[in-house]
This record gives sequence, C-alpha cells and structure tokens, in this order.
Amino acid sequence: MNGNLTFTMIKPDAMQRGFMSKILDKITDTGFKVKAMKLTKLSKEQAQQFYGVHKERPFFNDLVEYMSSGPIVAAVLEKNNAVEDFRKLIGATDPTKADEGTIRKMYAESIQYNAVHGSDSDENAMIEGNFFFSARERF
Ligand code: IDP
Ligand code: MG
Repeated sequence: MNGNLTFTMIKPDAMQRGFMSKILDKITDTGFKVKAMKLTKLSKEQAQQFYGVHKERPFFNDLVEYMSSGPIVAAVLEKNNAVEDFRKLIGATDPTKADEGTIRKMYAESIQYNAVHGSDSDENAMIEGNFFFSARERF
C-alpha cells in the first residue's frame, strides 16, 4: 500500500520569479494538505547532503550552487497515494517533456531550474521530510 505523505520544495528559481503562491495554490487545489511548511535557505553543505544520491552526476556542482542560491519553501504534504500523485502533478524533470497543466510545464525554466522538487518514493519522502522538520513540527 502506498503512503499518504510526500515532501516538496519550491526551488530558488520559482521563488525568485514570484511563483510561490501560485504553486502552493495548485498543490492545495489538487487535494494535498500541508502538514508542515517553512521558508528557508540551504547552505551548500545542506544541498550537497540533500542531493547526495546525485554526487557522481555531471550536473551535481551546478545543482548544489543553484539549490543554495536563494530562499526555498520546504513542505510535507498529505494525500492518498501522495508520492505518485505529486510526481504526476509536477510533471517530468525536463519541462519540455512535462504534460500540459503540470507545475513544471507551467513554471519551470529548464531541466535544471525546474521550479519544484517531489520525493520519488515513500522511503525518500520520510528521509527528506526528516531532513527539514522535527516530528513535533510535522504533526
Ligand atoms: P527529479 O527532480 O525530477 O526527481 P532528478 O533526476 O532526481 O529529477 O534530479 C534532481 C534535480 O537535478 C532535478 O530536479 C534538476 O533540478 C537537476 N537535474 C536533473 N537532471 C539534470 C540535467 O541533466 N542537467 C541539469 N540539471 C539536472
Ligand atoms: Mg529526484
């Protein structure tokens, strides 16, 4: 059975271009409840740790620079089948390949500056949520 929590970030590019409220509206209009949310900024070290799984990729250093370049919103979201439904809502990593109506199709600039993060598994949703929030903040 699939879990009912996922984790998201509104990334620095979307914050910089003023899409925070529009993206949050789209998320809540789709039926996700916000369980925890904060406006914060990652240090380079935190971005390296969060994206550690990608450290061998050619884009890793650029990704760390970008994700630590400005404020982000981090949030834990609740809905049935949360991880899968949220990945559907955000669309493909590359916005040129994302379906019409998805957040990345609407607000992403490029495969790197792609507006939002969404967890790819229940396990990672927990790891990522715990990275930003204490248990007290989530419930
Ligand atoms: P995801 O965010 O759709 O799960 P991942 O493959 O996990 O995509 O990649 C993490 C992040 O790294 C992406 O959201 C994007 O910001 C960046 N990224 C992924 N692939 C590329 C690439 O080919 N060039 C530049 N940046 C990339
Ligand atoms: Mg990913």
